[in-house]
Amino acid sequence: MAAHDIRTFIARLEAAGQLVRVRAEVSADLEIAEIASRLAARGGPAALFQNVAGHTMPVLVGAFASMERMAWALGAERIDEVAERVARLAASVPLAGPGPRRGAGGASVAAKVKALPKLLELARLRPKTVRSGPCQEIVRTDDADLARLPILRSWPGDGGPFITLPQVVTADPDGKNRNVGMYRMQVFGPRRLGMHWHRDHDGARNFRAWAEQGRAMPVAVALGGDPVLTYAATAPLPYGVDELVFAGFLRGESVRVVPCKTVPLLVPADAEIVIEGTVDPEERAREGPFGDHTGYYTPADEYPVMRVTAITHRADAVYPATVVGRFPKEDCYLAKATERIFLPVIRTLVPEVVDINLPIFGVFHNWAFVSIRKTRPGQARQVMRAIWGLGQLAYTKFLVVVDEGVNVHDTDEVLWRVGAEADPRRDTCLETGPADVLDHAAPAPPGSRRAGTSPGRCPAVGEGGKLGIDATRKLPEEVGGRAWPEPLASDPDTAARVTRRWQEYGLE
Ligand SMILES: Cc1cc2nc3c(=O)[nH]c(=O)nc-3n(C[C@H](O)[C@H](O)[C@H](O)COP(=O)(O)O)c2cc1C
Ligand SMILES: [Mn+2]
Repeated sequence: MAAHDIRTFIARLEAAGQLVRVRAEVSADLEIAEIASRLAARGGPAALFQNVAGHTMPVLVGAFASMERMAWALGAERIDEVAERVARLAASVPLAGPGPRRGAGGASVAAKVKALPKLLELARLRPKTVRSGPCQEIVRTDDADLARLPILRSWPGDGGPFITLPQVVTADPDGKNRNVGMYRMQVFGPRRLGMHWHRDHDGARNFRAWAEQGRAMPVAVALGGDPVLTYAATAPLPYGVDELVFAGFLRGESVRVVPCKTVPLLVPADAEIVIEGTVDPEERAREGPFGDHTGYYTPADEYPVMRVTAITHRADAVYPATVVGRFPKEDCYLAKATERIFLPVIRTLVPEVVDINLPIFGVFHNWAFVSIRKTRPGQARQVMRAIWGLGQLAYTKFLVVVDEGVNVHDTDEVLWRVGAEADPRRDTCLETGPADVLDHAAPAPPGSRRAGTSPGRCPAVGEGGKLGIDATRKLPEEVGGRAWPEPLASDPDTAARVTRRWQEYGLE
């Protein structure tokens, strides 16, 4: 069952013994972050800090910080249930595929007709506008002040306090392409926030559309609400797919939204807190540094600024936050949820893909392990190119392809296969493509002022190298007709007999 809002979720976590209430006085400056880091490191519970020095609002951290809590946040018992629903949707929605003789839209008319019921189901899950909601119990406009919120500073070198778990709502100047994204926001003053949306993210795209018209973009930032909304804000949906509709699909019920008080946007009615404002096309401020999920500080840089016009909240609002830094942290579970939920979509687009692991130590984009059902020469490289062509997977730096049957979630097993099946010259390829904004090792990371200096390669700002490793078993055609050895396996009859007789041996 989907949680209605963050407080029903808190109650559920507490009933399951997965939330502790901290009554000791703690500081929003570094102290809560240090506690959250330690809890995350030992797979601990969520924590609700009820006595934050200088504040009346409690702070919630770690609500998503386990696979179990992550599944509950999505209204399921296991993430796989959600992945199965997405798989059924992906199978029914026509996607542009490489198949021959597809229509202009990429799919046959028959496929579109088949998809109609599913699409109608999605349409019914559009947000439902209501006239009032608990997120507006208290409305502050002229006296709005970010200092009233217990916004955390996480790391000693951070440029200031940052909002870390926001749902940033924007739309294009025509009121279309509504988007909800999670972008950290640095507090610059009582009514000024930094907008750290990466260039390729949808919020930045909407902002550019307003900037082209020389107009300030309205923005609303929701905190809390059904936890599914927080997840949806992190999901890598293509531009134009409304995260609020996706959230409605995940929870099986429309998200209730209310009109903002000072900007023409709708926000989740059951949120705890909403910050409204505008982002001027010209204004920039120095944002950062920020201790990031890479395990390093991202350096300060110029980013757009939100001018706050209103802060609304529940009378007894809870402030939700997360602390990022070197793994394991809460965002690893949000990322793992995405890996599971989007695997069916990847498999629709690249059918030979069996499984994928974006290992936690790879911080989203540094590493990907992919297993494939290989039937033809060159297929591993074809899959690499396909993966590097899929949305945010384009940032993947080190991409390892193995055969189906190899457990991609077992790093030792994957590296065993790399060592055993790959020849460093024959089976690796170097490519160039977009680098992750957070990749400080890139020749000229996005945001640099000058192009890279690696001779001849990755010359542009924002470009980076990609290494593909084909650790699949080689077909005879790939190795001049040579027969490739099979990995060792027990004799099946003997293995069955030993299992049957195991007790008899007296080994345990
Ligand atoms: C805890 C957390 C913090 C994040 N911070 C940022 C950020 O500061 N800037 C950013 O562009 N993306 C950030 N992301 C990633 C985006 O939320 C994610 O890529 C999302 O798909 C973007 O949505 P959009 O494509 O609708 O813009 C963060 C993700 C998480 C889980
Ligand atoms: Mn989006």
